Amino acid sequence: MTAEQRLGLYRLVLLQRLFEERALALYRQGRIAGSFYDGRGQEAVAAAAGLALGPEDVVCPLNRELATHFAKGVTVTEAFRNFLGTGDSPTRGRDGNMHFGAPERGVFPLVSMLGDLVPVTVGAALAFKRRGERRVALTFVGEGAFSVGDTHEGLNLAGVWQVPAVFVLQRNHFAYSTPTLGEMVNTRMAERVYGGWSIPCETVDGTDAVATFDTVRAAVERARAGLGPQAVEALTLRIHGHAAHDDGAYVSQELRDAYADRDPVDRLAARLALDGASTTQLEELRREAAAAIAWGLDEAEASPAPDPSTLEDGVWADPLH
Ligand SMILES: Cc1ncc(C[n+]2csc(CCOP(=O)(O)OP(=O)(O)O)c2C)c(N)n1
Repeated sequence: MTAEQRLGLYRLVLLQRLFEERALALYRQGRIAGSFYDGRGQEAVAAAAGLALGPEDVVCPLNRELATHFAKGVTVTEAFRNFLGTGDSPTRGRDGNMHFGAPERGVFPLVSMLGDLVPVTVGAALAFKRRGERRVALTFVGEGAFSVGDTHEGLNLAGVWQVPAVFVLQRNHFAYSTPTLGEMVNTRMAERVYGGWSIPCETVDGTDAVATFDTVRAAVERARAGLGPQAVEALTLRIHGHAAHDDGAYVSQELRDAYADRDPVDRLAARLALDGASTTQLEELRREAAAAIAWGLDEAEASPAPDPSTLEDGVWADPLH
């Protein structure tokens, strides 16, 4: 990875961190309906996986992967529009959450049913293989999603068909409030993916953005080269609760202490300093990211509300007409 690429990675982790801090404040002001699901502690994985893909590749991000959207060209304005439910948002105000994407830029919208993005990703990768295209499809799988059937049916077929798919297994210690050991008896997800489905899987410290990029990029290139499905197990901590309505009181102090000096944004800043970046340069990058967030939010706030007359659009088709 070049120093220039590391700078790009830093911009992405900062964008996710600052976007989510702003969105959490908006949620608390009652401006975001439902809840807000942030990925604090996991930004490195989202950014690294997004950057490891080419423009021709497709990705199915989950709700903690905003930086993946940004890496694939989704703008801060589009993301804020979706959360604020504006009429010109990607979902035209139907969703105030993460169920948005940009299929023309290779970002498939989130399917909320845990595990279902695995077969979707395998389907995209199968299409690439059948058309002889050198493209890769990538998705993410948490511990909760790894414990449902659709995930394993998808992984099995990925192996049988040897499709160019990459699965990033996010081990962030929790599925909602259930700790990993309450979810699975063998917590070594890499071992299970290889032992069960013969999908090679490397484990990486998911708070180290550079190491995660190198590992995911290598997996993407192996898949692109025709070596079949690949996986990466990223070890992280979901620092906040499941979402803004959950204070995460069940995340033990011991676990928080273990991750106290592993903040992905700070770690990457330290790495950039080793590359020669000065404190002033790092502050400038943070100012640029903060300005991009403020500008995007201003644009989204100037967007119109959905037109009430379109309420039933896309909901009901009368089979007799
Ligand atoms: C099939 C299904 N069951 C339950 C839920 C409710 N639910 C949404 S997110 C979640 C926990 C997800 O945990 P994990 O897959 O580990 O991802 P993380 O939230 O840690 O990123 C649950 C239980 C769901 N969306 N789909």
